[in-house]
Amino acid sequence: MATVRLDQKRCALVRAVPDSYPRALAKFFGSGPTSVPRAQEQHQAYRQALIANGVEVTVLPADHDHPDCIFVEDQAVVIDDHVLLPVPGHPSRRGEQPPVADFLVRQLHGGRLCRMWGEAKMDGGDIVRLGDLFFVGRSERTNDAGIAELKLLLDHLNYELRVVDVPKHALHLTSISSTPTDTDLLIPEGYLRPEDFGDLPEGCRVHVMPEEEVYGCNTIGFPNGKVLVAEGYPTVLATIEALGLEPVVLDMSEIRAADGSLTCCSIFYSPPPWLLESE
Ligand code: CIR
Repeated sequence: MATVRLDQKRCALVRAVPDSYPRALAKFFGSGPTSVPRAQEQHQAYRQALIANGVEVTVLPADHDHPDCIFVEDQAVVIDDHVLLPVPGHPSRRGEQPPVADFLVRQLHGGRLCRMWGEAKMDGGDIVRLGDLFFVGRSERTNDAGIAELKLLLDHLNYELRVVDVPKHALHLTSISSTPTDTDLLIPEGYLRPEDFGDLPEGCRVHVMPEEEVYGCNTIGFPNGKVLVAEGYPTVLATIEALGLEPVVLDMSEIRAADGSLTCCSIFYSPPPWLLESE
């Protein structure tokens, strides 16, 4: 669920699939996308699933000069009414950020904007929120300077941040974990251990999935009890059902081919309360 609680999933920003998508970076789950039309179909189904679960979706136009532009999660970190603009960890992805940032600043009317500086590097995909507790992955894309700058913001907002080392055979913390609810964390064997996350607040549970279902550990939960899950991960599916939640299964094959997961394709945010009251 990245950086918002369930109740903050009112709106989402997504970005259309560019013609250049077959040139997207791919080194972990996939060996590169092969079909733009199939990726567009899967992305369309993803957008529909967000809408069907009560989310107001805005689609930014594709940026054909940036093959990875659909993975908006990496470009901005929304925490309550604050937007943190990281310096994306891969140089080829830095030019994706300006339209994402402009959009969010306009949507969050008067929210606070902060930018990373200096040596800091971070992809939004390295942040996982479990209720009001935050985890950040130290990874190929996120360095200690980036983590220190995220911590400054979270200290200011009074949230705790814990650092989790992302193993070398994974891209981001969200590539291998997620919080389908504000109290449940899914992680895969062979990548992460429950103790990597420390003592969790009362009522929170860690669910360890088999190593071969690592990709399935990335899910998106909604306040209505539905959870988006990728097709092909039976233990993840059974775990979601056992929690009394209702899985909504999506074919993510062309997204996975570029190392992308469900959460990577959206940035959730909630408009300020005064705007909602006037609805
Ligand atoms: C990349 O390597 O940057 C993209 N091909 C995939 C980004 C996936 N984003 C994410 O996990 N948050």
